[in-house]
Amino acid sequence: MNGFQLLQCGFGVAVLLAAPVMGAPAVYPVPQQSKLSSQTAAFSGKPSVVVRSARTQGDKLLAGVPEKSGAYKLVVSSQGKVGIGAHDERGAFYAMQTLRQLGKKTGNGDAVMLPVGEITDWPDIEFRGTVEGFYGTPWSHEARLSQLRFYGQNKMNTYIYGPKDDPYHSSPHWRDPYPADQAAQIKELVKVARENHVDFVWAIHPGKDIKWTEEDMNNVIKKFEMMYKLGVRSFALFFDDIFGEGTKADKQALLLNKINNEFVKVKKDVTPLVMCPTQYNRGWADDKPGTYLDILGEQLDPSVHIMWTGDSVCHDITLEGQEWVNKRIKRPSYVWWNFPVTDYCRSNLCMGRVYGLPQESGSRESMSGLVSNPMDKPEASKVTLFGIADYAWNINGFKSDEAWKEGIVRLYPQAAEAMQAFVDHNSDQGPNGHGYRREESVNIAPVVTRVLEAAREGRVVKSDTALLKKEFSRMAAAAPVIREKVDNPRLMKEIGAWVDAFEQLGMAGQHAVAALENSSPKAAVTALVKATQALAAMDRISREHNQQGQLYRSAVKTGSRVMTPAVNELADIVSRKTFPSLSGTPALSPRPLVKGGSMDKAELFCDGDRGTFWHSGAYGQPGDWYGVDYGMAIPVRSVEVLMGRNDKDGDYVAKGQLEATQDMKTWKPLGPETSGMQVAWQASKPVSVRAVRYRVIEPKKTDNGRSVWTAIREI
Ligand code: LTM
Repeated sequence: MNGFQLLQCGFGVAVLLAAPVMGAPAVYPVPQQSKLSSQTAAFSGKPSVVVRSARTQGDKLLAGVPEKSGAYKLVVSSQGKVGIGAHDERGAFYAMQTLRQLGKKTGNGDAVMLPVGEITDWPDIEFRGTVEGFYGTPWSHEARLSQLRFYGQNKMNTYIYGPKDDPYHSSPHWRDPYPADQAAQIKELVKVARENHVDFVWAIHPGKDIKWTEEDMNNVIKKFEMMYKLGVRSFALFFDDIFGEGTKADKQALLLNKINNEFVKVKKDVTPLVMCPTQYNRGWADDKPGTYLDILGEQLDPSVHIMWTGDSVCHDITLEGQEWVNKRIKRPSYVWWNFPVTDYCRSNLCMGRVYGLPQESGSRESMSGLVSNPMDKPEASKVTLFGIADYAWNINGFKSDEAWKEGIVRLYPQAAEAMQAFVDHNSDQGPNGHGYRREESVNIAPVVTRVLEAAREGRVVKSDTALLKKEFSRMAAAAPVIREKVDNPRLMKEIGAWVDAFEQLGMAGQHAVAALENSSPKAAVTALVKATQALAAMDRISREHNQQGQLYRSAVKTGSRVMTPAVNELADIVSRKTFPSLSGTPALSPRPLVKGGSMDKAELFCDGDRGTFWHSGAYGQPGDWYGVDYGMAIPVRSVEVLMGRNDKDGDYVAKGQLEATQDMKTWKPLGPETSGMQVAWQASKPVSVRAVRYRVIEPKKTDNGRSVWTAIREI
């Protein structure tokens, strides 16, 4: 079989694409055994390749290569000869990926410089990759193709297709064939997966309405037959997130064993089945002996893999947790890691480093597979998938922070620093129902704490505010670089709104710190107004993104763990300090004004929190108004009113007029009439104002013509 894989691997092309690097190039995933010297040899042409089953052995190139799919040995001699030994084609393919990373262009035709030495390498975890298993808009066909190539390059071998919102994967159409256009796409995915040595695993989710009759169980097999005809050779059954009949362990085992006997064993070229149980995490598992998990453990054919998300739905994976479940299911579980999925925290991006996977002895044996459930943003997910690939290949060699940074450099070579700044502050889910959180803004967080502590006590430590301002300016500067240099339109479509908001956050932060540092109240107010405007711009970006027609809408939150709260608090501290010193009156305490509604909880629309809201408790009428009295004339440069309980409900004013007064008698318009959930006015110079209000010209009406209550989140 000497040499034949090279044509498939396209060595020449691969080498030409390899980025020139200084010194010995790093290989990712980190190899198990690497003996590369500092000596280099020029190489052009094709390596000699040996692919033999272990039984036929006998070649030096196979010595020390464990009998595992994907294992390989790569040898570079000082004469510039390259040899590859592997037990399967996947191993040879992976050796080529390593070779591609080692090659350094010489500028002399196709020749590359390679470090002399050898690498013997194999994966720790047999099945490594992703499960497209989230709720929300499924990935596009192009995105999936790009993922499959990315997996091949990074030695991941599994892609499980199971998007919750594909009706042909789940109810109502799991029994039906795919429409022709979608079937053709799946066929292409299978082909590209094969080219990249990735198992395309097609999953079915029948449990919402399956009947445990012979006929309906055969319907699953019939659907698998349809998928087999499209080229699929790996299959999974998901029973997660269902209720009622479908959840019965004995019936699930019966169905899987039937498929195993009547389909998998008959076909011969189909890989072992994978199943996601209904009790797929410890928090939801009945821990009485002889219940759900034990039934699966006892009754399911030992060849069937059982998935597991850890101690709860979204959780770090621990060795102790793995040992707990493995004992019950009588096999190493196949980990479905709910990270970096964001279908439960859609406003945030999880682009942080990979941590929370076990590395102590026994971890490797504790899982048969590790697949990540990624974000609905496939390109943005690659940052973490790079780290997961590295962990799953070589658990001991995995270094979380290094893998994260290396991933950024490889994915965004033209804008690595800017992207690093962006992901530094876009990693946490924010408060969520699963209670799963990630670190964020790690390097600057201690500085933020010190600046805020000092500011609360009326102090400014210049060395700290300087550091903080520098970080905010790094953030603001990153955005244009990302827009200009990241050569990935699909990524920009996914995260563009976050990049825009991030830029505004960087600007808001710089102004807020400047306001804090300024001893002149007037200058402080000027800086504060600028900070507030940038915060308002963030809000606008979020609102606009939210209005785009998507299957699930989302707001845009960036820096939400450390940096955004810091800017809000700084702005608050400065305004409390500065306004009284300007006017000689006690601290500013805005008071709500309402005509046409209850005053109950009206303070919620001037509490500085855009997440809380006041509801009028009365149907809106022309002439009603909602406003804020500052108790004294203050300089105002912009006014903004946020309405609606949330981003979907239409309980806002259809058309209205922003107005201001100095004497609480005469109200003057601030700009023209406005409409929509968020209205704003801005001036180039501050005007002196005691109170502002939004007067209803036309209330919002329901479809049957009745006016609605008004919800105000913040003025
Ligand atoms: O985790 C599993 C097994 N099922 C669902 C996923 O579809 C979903 O993406 C994640 C995260 O929200 N949670 C689930 O329960």
